[in-house]
Amino acid sequence: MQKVFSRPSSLKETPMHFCPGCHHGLVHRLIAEALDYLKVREKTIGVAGVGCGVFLYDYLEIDVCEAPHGRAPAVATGIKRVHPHSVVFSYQGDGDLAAIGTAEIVHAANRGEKITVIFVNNGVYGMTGGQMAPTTLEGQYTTTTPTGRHYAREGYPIRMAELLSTLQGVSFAARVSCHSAAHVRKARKVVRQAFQMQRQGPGLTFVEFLSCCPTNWKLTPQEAVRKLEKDYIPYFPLAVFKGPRDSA
Ligand SMILES: Cc1ncc(C[n+]2csc(CCOP(=O)(O)OP(=O)(O)O)c2C)c(N)n1
Ligand code: SF4
Repeated sequence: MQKVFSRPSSLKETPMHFCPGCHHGLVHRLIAEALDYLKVREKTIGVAGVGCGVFLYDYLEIDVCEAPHGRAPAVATGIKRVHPHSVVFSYQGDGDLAAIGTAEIVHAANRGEKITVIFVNNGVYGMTGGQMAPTTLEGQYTTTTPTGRHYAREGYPIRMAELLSTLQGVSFAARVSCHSAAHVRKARKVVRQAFQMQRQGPGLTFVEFLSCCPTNWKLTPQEAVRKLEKDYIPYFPLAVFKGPRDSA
């Protein structure tokens, strides 16, 4: 019998610690598939930000370095400049990339560093108990916005993919989701494209994933997917904002 589906060799055979319905595991798998597809596993170095994605080194069969909170693009910059023939990426949540690390990502993008940034936007600080992130939606309840986020107090949710796409140093910027099989298929192409374009250079390639955090959204995995469709996608449209449009 022909085998049609298997674990990518870049993904370790280890049970993941993520909560039921969390999308971090799917994003890990799509990265592993892209590295297998491009046959670059042995020359890839990942940089994990701080947050629920910090255990990247437990799950991907590649070299991984951990960075202080928000500083992954700076660490990835150093690694890529010392090892220009390596494939280098950072893996960051919205607290990590869009709050404490805003300056790091904006300047790495503006310098056109030849790295790929995988941004997992679940609208909250997942690991620390669901505080508001810069991407929390207006009206959304979190532990630090108990009456719902209000623009007059906390400002507006930041659209990072659109913002970064305006910088000259960015060659590819897209937002994807993996909440259905069809969306996983599109996201697979986009992640591959981002890594492929890193190898061709120049410029930073950026992929934002909309991602469910059922635990801190206080929803079941199914309800979380419905929230992502109903509330997140209308505010954070899924699209390729810069780069070849046929990737999605
Ligand atoms: C300098 C510093 N400040 C604060 C923390 C605490 N901290 C750990 S994870 C985290 C938030 C992570 O949220 P996010 O980046 O959105 O990732 P998620 O867990 O949602 O995937 C914070 C504030 C830290 N580790 N280091
Ligand atoms: S707390 Fe949220 S982001 Fe962290 S593993 Fe659980 S569902 Fe995923």
